[in-house]
Amino acid sequence: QIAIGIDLGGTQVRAALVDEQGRILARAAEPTDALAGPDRVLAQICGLTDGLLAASNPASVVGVGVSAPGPLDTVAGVASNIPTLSGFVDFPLKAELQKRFPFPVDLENDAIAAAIGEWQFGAGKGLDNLVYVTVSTGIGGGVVSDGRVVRGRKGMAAHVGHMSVVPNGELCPCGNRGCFEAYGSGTAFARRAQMRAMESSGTTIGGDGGAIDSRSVFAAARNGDRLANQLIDEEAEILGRGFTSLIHIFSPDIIVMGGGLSHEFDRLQPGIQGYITQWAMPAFKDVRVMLAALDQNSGLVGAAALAFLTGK
Ligand code: BMX
Ligand code: ZN
Repeated sequence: QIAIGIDLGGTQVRAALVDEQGRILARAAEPTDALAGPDRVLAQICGLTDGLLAASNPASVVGVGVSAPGPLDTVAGVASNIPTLSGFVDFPLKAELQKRFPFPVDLENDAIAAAIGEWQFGAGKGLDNLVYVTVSTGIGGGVVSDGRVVRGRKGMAAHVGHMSVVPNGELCPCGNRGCFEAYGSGTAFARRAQMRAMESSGTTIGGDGGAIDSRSVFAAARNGDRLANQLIDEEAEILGRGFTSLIHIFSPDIIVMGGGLSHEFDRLQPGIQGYITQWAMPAFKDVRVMLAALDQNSGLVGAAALAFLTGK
């Protein structure tokens, strides 16, 4: 048996045939026609899937799992407003997908799908409790608790980026101030680096005249730049603080970190873990933060895993 996983993103649509061990048997991707509207994007999904099925002609398909950018009401199956895809406003995404497939269709918020992927086939395999956190443009999350996916009302649980961490703090894309995401995301990290590099004289960050993004800060740090290393230590502390709250709330076996900033996991991990060890309550100090094992495929494989879970 195989499942079809679809990862619908603002920049890429990806499709894969995945087996019951979580192995990707075949895959296809193309840039999302993000401005063209839902009909065109759904046609892209079908085109990629048809191509894969025609090429491999699998014996039996349990279903199609679709990971889509949130916030998405997956209980109603409706996208109320996807900021990165035009025309997905009050759009009945699940029903429209189901019309186009002869297999059962399942829909999941992208960060929850990624959590499912890491739980079934990645860093959290075999565990009953994990919190997945993606740290990239924003901060998203997914929770598995007591062996079940936590979805909540509208299937939108685990929007962990919007825990309030600073009263009247930095403005967050959600409209509030002081959210975890407004301090800990890759976007926030790069913005802080830009500001501090401007104020500081001795730094090599952005010294080549190039844009200051997360990657350039980590590169400068590797070359011994003091400000860059300080900024990274601060970022690790911010993430450690947020993760420690999540540890206290959910009592997970592990925290799994994914997203763009997880590509620098080795540099960030000691600071994050150090914060947890220092500030988590005694019974929680041994909770490890681990790197997402499926990297950019957590959501893609997670979407397929969703189809297997539903098919059972
Ligand atoms: C935001 C929110 C979450 C998402 C998270 C990470 C929107 C559009 N998104 O908190 O649903 O999971 O960002 O998003 O409100 P990413 O693009 O950084 O992966
Ligand atoms: Zn917010």
